[in-house]
Amino acid sequence: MRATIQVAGMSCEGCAQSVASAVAAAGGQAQVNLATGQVIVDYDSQKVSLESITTAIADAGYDVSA
Ligand SMILES: [Cu+2]
Repeated sequence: MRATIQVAGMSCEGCAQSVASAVAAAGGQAQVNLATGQVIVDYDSQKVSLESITTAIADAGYDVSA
């Protein structure tokens, strides 16, 4: 599954890395576009829910909107 989510609060490459590792820890893979705040997430919907990925991003300190 691939989903595009909008993440607010990323201001530098370090933030992008934090979001990417939060997604990785939740079992997905993220491509972060720092300029637009768009994060493309690839994940196996049999194993991980999108909700758990967005929760992981929120727990890392960023605001997720659908
Ligand atoms: Cu930053």
